[in-house]
Formats: sequence, C-alpha cells, structure tokens
Amino acid sequence: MAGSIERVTQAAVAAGLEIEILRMGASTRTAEDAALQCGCSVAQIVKSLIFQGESSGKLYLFLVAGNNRLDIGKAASLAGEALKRADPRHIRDETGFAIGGVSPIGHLIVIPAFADETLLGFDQVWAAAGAHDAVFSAEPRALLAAARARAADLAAA
Ligand code: 5CA
Repeated sequence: MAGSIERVTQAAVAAGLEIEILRMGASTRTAEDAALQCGCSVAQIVKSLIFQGESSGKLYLFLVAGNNRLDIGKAASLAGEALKRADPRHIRDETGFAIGGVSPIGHLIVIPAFADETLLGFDQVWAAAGAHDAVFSAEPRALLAAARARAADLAAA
C-alpha cells in the first residue's frame, strides 16, 4: 500500500524511536517467514493482530510474540468487551496496512493496544513495517512505548 512504510517511519520519528526499516526482498508475511528472514527466533517476532469489539465495533491491537497464540478470553477482558477477528478490508481501511504487513505503529487511527509481556524478555524484537517484506527491529520496551501498548498476560496456555 502506497505510503504505508513512510507512515511507519513517521510514527517512529514522532515517538522518538530510532528504527531502520529493512526490505527483505522475500516474504515476511508470517511470523515464521519473518524469523527466517531476520535470523531471529519466532518468539522475537511481534505479530500485530487486530480484533474488533462485538458491541462497540472498535478496533483493538494485540502485539503477540510469534510463538504464542492470543487468548481471546484474556484479550476480551483487557478490551472490556467480547471480540471477533476484524475483517481484512476493514483492517486495511482503518489501519492503512494490509494483513501480513500490519505494523505496531503508524495506523491511520488511534487503536488501543496491548502487548504480550513475554516480548519484554528479549533485548530486541522484530515487527512488520507496513509491507509484506518490510520489518524493523527495536528494543521491546521502546517499541511498546511507541505503540502506546500496555504489557499484559495475553497468551493462550
Ligand atoms: N509480517 C508478519 C510478521 S511481523 C506479520 O504481519 N505477522 S502477523 O501475525 O501480524 O500477521 C499475520 C496475521 O494476520 C495472522 O497471524 C493472522 O492472525 C492474521 N490474519 C491472517 N489472515 C487473516 C484474515 N483473513 N482475517 C483477519 N486476520 C487474518
């Protein structure tokens, strides 16, 4: 999507997060693909999952470690309402990112965000940068701050 990588750059600058966006020239659409390209563990890949409130229709962002599954019950508790998976087109319209390139930062609208606390156990994590082959690395606490994401227990057991 035109401009989506630039939007990530601008959001990082605005948040004081120094990043270098890398175009890998190969798919980083999934956590497994991204880990292979970045030469890191799947656990260090930040999945940016968008869910929608059943009653409000609001979107929520959950930053989940690549080796974890989001516990939908825990996610609903954090959001304060029942959640469903958001439709890909709705995600694209509201965030400005297509599935596979949804970044933790730089959305078109402000989206309440929560982050898997296991990400904090690493020196460095990798996240999508607005395209299906674009990634950046960051120190996890700095990334969560830039995404205004609250760390929480949100992984399925
Ligand atoms: N670039 C990689 C790693 S940084 C990435 O974006 N991974 S991801 O996990 O954040 O994005 C892929 C995720 O999109 C999948 O885990 C899945 O939860 C979600 N997804 C895939 N297909 C759909 C769909 N049809 N509707 C809604 N979400 C989907």
